[in-house]
Amino acid sequence: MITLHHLLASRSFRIVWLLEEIAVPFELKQYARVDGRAPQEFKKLSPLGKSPVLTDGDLTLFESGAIVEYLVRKYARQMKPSEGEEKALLQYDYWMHDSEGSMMPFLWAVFFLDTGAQKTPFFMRFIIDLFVKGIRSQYLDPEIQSMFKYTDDHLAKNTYFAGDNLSGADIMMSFPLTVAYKRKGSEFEGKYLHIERWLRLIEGRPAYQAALAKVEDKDQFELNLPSH
Ligand SMILES: N[C@@H](CCC(=O)N[C@@H](CS)C(=O)NCC(=O)O)C(=O)O
Repeated sequence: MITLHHLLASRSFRIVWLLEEIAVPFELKQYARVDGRAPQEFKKLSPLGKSPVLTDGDLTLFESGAIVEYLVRKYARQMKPSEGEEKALLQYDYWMHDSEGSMMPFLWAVFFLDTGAQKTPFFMRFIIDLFVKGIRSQYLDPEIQSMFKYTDDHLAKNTYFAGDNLSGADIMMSFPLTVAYKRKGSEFEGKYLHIERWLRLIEGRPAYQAALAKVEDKDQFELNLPSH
C-alpha cells in the first residue's frame, strides 16, 4: 500500500495529483506546518525531513523527481516517452530536471527574500527593501523572466511538456509554475499566455480536480486563471 505524506502548502501536492492520474490506491496523510516549517512528526519520516515523502511497502522515498520517476516506472509507463520517441524523451528529461534544478532555486530565493523583508522591524525596513530590490532587479528577476520566456516558447509548440501527452515532466513543472502564479501573480499574469494555457489545461483534468478535493490546502493550488 502506498502512503503519501503531504506537508500542507508544499511540493507534495503534485504527487497527490500524479497518484490520482495513475489511479493507484493510496493513503494520504496531511501535516500542518508549525511556524512555517514541517512539524517534528514529519521530520522523523525521512533523513532530510523534507516534503514529499512516499512509502510503498518497505520503501521510503523522498525527493520529488525520484518519487515521480519511481511511480511512473512502476505504475504508469505511459507517462514517460518510450525509447523510440527520442525528441519527446529529451524534452521529458529536460523539464524533469528544470523544475527543481533551475526554476525552484530562483523562485525560492525571491519568496525567501520578500518574506524576510516583510518580517523586518519597521526601522530597518527601508534599507532591507532597497537591498532586496537590488538583488531582485539586477539578478533574480531577469533570470526568472528568461526561464519563463523559454518555458512559454516551449509550450507554444507543445501541448504538454514532452509533446502531446501528459507525462512526469508536467507533474514536476506544475509546482514552480503554480506557486509563481499563486504567490506572485501580478509579475506573471498576461505575459506568458502559453504557460497560462497549460495551467488551465492541467487544472481542468479530472485527476487534478480529484487531488484538489482531497487536500486540506486546496486554496494553495487552485488558480482559476482567466482566459485571454
Ligand atoms: N528538492 C526537494 C525539496 C524538498 C523541500 O524543500 N520541501 C519543502 C516543502 S516545499 C519542505 O519540506 N519544507 C519544510 C521544512 O523544511 O521544514 C524535493 O523536491 O523533494
